[in-house]
Amino acid sequence: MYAQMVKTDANKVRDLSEMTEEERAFQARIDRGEKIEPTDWMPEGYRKTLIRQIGQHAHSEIVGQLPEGNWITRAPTLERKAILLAKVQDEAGHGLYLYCAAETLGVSRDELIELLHAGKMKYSSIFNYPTLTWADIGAVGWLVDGAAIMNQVPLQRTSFGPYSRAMIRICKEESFHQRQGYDIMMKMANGTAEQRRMAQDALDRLWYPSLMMFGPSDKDSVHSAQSMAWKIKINTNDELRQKFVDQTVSQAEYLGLTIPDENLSWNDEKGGYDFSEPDWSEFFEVLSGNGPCNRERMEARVKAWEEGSWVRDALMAHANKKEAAKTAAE
Ligand code: BYC
Repeated sequence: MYAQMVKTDANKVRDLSEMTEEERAFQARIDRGEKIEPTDWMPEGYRKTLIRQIGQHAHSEIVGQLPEGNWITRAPTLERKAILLAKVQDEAGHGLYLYCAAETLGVSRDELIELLHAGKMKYSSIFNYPTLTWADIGAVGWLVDGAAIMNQVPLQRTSFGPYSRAMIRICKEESFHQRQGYDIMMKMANGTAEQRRMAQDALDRLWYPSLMMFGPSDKDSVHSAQSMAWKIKINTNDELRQKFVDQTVSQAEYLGLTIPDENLSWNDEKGGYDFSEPDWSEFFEVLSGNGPCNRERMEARVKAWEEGSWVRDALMAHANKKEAAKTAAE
């Protein structure tokens, strides 16, 4: 059952002539820009694709707390610590909105978490890289949250109502996250020679992993075509990656830092930068569980889940007691 839930058969776009009457009416609603709500009829592929994407997104928010949480006790000032704590808590909130959105499609949060822990569901590749210095926390906010915003702003217009509404709330907070990261980078880049070196080193290590966040190049993206026809995705992976590069180059220049790409150059004709592709073999290695921190991340999540079982049990016991008291009073 779990495997069925994750694997979608939606890799190619279905032609109108292949569709049933119901599917054609559904596609017409999407084309008119209507939102699809959980109780509406939807094709099985649409439901599965959403569970996969929203579930993966929720897991990313939760696993994404780990690299930053690693620095809460070592933040350089009380103010930085309070800001980082707030940011990491926001990520937990984002995960919750997204798990709730996925639950409206008939899958429980427990099932999704079980899939994650069994290695049957993914989370964003970026969180399999370590945060080695305080400058990495700046670079994560600047680049990782910057990439997340680039991807998520269009998703506010996604066709599934609960996902779209979750994205609206999340995007508001992501902007603050990106600003706090850039603020750290400004301090570091304008600080001592050692701080400047740390800022450049963080950019050097996190640049290509950030570009990978947008997914494989369009020619290797198995889901894009159907997901875009269903308006689950609004842009292709390469479109968003290009927009991210175009936005980020001037931000790096303002910091006085160098993007680690000798091929980076403005292309007048396309009105954007030419840039080097990430190493896609590294990306697929990370996806198959062999990134620098994959094992560590999953171990931390499984441990947290197991050690938190008493909290879940206590909440269930409390809910059952309340329910029993209510029934007895009726
Ligand atoms: N990492 O056909 P494709 C955040 C998988 S930000 C891992 O193009 P799709 C945060 C893909 O799942 C990050 N896996 O897929 C920020 C598929 O494999 P499966 C989360 C990836 O879905 C700061 C295969 O590769 N954001 O949370 O059309 C702090 C083929 O790809 C990745 C979202 O999840 C990757 N980078 O497009 C804290 C945004 N890229 O599933 C937290 C919502 C691809 O068939 N998601 N894969 O086994 C999306 O927009 C899309 O799912 C993607 C991929 C653009 C990511």
